[in-house]
Amino acid sequence: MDSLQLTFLLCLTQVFSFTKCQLQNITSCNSAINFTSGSIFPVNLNLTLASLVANASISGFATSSFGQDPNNAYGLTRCRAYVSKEECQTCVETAVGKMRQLCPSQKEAFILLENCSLKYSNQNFFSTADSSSKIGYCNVVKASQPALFQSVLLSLILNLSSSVILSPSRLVNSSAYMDSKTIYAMVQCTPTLEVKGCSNCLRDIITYMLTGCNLNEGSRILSLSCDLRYEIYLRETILVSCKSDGGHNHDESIRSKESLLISLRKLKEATRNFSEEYKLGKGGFGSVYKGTLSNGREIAVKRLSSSSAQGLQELKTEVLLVAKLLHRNLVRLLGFCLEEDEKLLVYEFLPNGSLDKILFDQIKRFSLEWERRYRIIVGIVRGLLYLHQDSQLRIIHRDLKASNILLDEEMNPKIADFGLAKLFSGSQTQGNTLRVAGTYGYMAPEYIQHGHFSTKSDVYSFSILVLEIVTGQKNWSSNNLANLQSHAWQHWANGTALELLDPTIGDQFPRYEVLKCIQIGLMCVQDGPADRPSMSEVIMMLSSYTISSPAPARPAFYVPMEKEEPGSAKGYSNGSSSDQLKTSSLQGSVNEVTISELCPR
Ligand SMILES: *[C@@H]1O[C@H](CO)[C@@H](O)[C@H](O)[C@H]1NC(C)=O
Ligand SMILES: *[C@@H]1O[C@H](CO)[C@@H](O)[C@H](O)[C@H]1NC(C)=O
Ligand SMILES: *[C@@H]1O[C@H](CO)[C@@H](O)[C@H](O)[C@H]1NC(C)=O
Ligand SMILES: *[C@@H]1O[C@H](CO)[C@@H](O)[C@H](O)[C@H]1NC(C)=O
Ligand SMILES: *[C@@H]1O[C@H](CO)[C@@H](O)[C@H](O)[C@H]1NC(C)=O
Ligand SMILES: *[C@@H]1O[C@H](CO)[C@@H](O)[C@H](O)[C@H]1NC(C)=O
Ligand SMILES: *[C@@H]1O[C@H](CO)[C@@H](O)[C@H](O)[C@H]1NC(C)=O
Ligand SMILES: *[C@@H]1O[C@H](CO)[C@@H](O)[C@H](O)[C@H]1NC(C)=O
Ligand SMILES: *[C@@H]1O[C@H](CO)[C@@H](O)[C@H](O)[C@H]1NC(C)=O
Ligand SMILES: *[C@@H]1O[C@H](CO)[C@@H](O)[C@H](O)[C@H]1NC(C)=O
Ligand SMILES: CC(=O)N[C@H]1CO[C@H](CO)[C@@H](O)[C@@H]1O
Repeated sequence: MDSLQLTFLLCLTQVFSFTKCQLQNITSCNSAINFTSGSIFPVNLNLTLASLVANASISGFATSSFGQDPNNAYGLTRCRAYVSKEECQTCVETAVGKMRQLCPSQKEAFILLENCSLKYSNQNFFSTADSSSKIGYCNVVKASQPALFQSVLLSLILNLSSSVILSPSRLVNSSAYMDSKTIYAMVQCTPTLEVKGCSNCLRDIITYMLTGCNLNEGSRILSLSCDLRYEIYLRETILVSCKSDGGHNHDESIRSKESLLISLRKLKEATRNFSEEYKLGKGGFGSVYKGTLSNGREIAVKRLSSSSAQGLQELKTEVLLVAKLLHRNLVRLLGFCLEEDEKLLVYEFLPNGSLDKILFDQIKRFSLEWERRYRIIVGIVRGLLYLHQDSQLRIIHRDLKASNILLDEEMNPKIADFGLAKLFSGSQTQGNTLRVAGTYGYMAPEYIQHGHFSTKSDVYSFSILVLEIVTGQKNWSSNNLANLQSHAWQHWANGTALELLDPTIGDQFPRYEVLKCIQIGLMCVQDGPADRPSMSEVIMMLSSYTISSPAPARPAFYVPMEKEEPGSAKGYSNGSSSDQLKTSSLQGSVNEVTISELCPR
């Protein structure tokens, strides 16, 4: 689950102009002190680097020195405290390789990578603190109660800073509890630093964090001599000790499979014999009932129609697999029951119902201000990313739509109904089906026409959903003229994309966020599955504070509007040169946005 959280990175450069959405490495070669080939220094340097590679993963930290002044080579490497032994080893090897390539003739150089840093010099620098270069990665999700969050976080980090300077290992971690969430944090200094160096380094990176991402639900600030990290994870430890291997997956032993079995008697009690008044709704697979277990826990019980073709054993296997999926943006499966002729799935109950009931309601939609909509979009992205690539299983939802997004009491989105979606094993990413099941309007062209489904057909459905959330309009009701994506594309193409925004949102919103969402919506709706970004690319786009330059091509199912709407022909016919259009739609309105490259695929 670590990797999931780590993909929510926002890359900051030194001055917090958010210019790239790729992870950046920092390399520096001191060109003032070169060595000449044939001299003794490079020989000493090679020995030093080899020793660092050999020793780094033992404790995540190593120093080494070979030779005599003035040709002595000093080297130091340190892996981030939360990085495993294997990752540490890989990272140090990468670092050495990059240094050889980038600084081939310098006596002094350093590199900061995501998982480790490395420095060498002809001077002994082991006890000198250096935080002049930093990399910051922020989780894109903003804390929901910024003021409280900031004060708890700051107190936690400052406490850690005062204990780390006293700790011989120069590594401490701790957590603080805030509003039903736990903030985990760690700070680390290079073990060879004195108290003063460590504390100066920390002061510097804490200041950096405060300027950049202290209101985000997680961040890592990395420098040569010290790092800090905090996260809000449910069961996450932010420290992987280099000495212990693995230890993950103890979830399975804790939640024994049998505990998922819930008796029919209990479920009948909970739902009053599946009475009509407890019925929440009816879906493609059967009806859903609200229930209350004897311990007071509220549940939602899905009663699969008995005609469901799936065999019992098959269903059981699938349920056991799905029960392993734990993510805060997925509706949690609590258990199941296969008794008599019943096939019942038991989920957590979510009081705020499904997104469509709010988004398309004339009154309730007003409660969805932009910030909330944005949080919902980000949550859906996280959930989908988990299904597509971060869980051990590869799952294609196949029926993503507003009514399958449920909202908890804090309006956090949770994807529902993935339980019966197609499971894939290993690296298989595509499938074929004779029975096209899904919801018209959300289905990708290749799925409707050929029954091909893949993570990219989910991406297509996701984009329709994003456009619906931004515009507050249903695809199928969109002013009767054309489908939603065509309408959106025309606005994008003539530089009036912001007019698409649901008018009930008012005018309090960061323009670049809205534009980014519309752009993502349009990129994901493109005809060719390969042209659509993957969910991890979507995350990158969301986490960057820039609008990237490649423009989306026309969407699938494009319906031109010339005839229906007199004013639109002008805008659309010249619209295809979309480079200038974006710049023009941004100019004056979003001056904090810089234009940069799209994340590489
Ligand atoms: C050191 O080498 C770099 C090229 O690798 C060169 O640009 C630089 O001028 C050199 N510095 C000195 C002091 O010779
Ligand atoms: C140092 O190691 C690199 C890579 O193994 C090699 O290419 C280079 O020739 C070595 N330099 C010296 C002076 O031994
Ligand atoms: C580190 O490597 C050097 C040389 O490769 C070796 O002499 C030394 O014992 C190693 N240190 C540890 C802690 O293993
Ligand atoms: C850093 O380590 C994490 C696991 O801790 C891994 O997922 C990630 O790919 C590594 N980063 C790089 C650039 O190798
Ligand atoms: C920081 O330390 C003080 C004094 O030990 C303690 O009262 C406070 O609760 C700590 N704050 C956090 C967030 O742990
Ligand atoms: C992390 O904190 C826990 C609780 O304070 C402590 O037991 C553990 O040793 C710490 N781990 C490291 C690596 O400092
Ligand atoms: C459910 O049905 C059983 C018999 O099938 C009956 O004994 C019981 O009272 C019913 N419970 C409720 C709450 O209606
Ligand atoms: C969501 O649920 C909470 C708690 O049940 C409630 O206070 C809030 O009004 C609900 N929001 C909407 C939009 O229904
Ligand atoms: C842009 O296109 C939309 C949709 O076709 C149209 O309603 C609008 O009037 C156009 N605006 C301009 C300035 O051309
Ligand atoms: C549209 O493009 C045509 C030629 O491609 C040009 O003559 C016309 O002036 C353009 N219209 C606008 C409004 O830019
Ligand atoms: C009413 C309407 O415009 N429905 C459209 C919804 O989107 C699909 C394609 O995604 C179109 O085929 C429908 O015409």
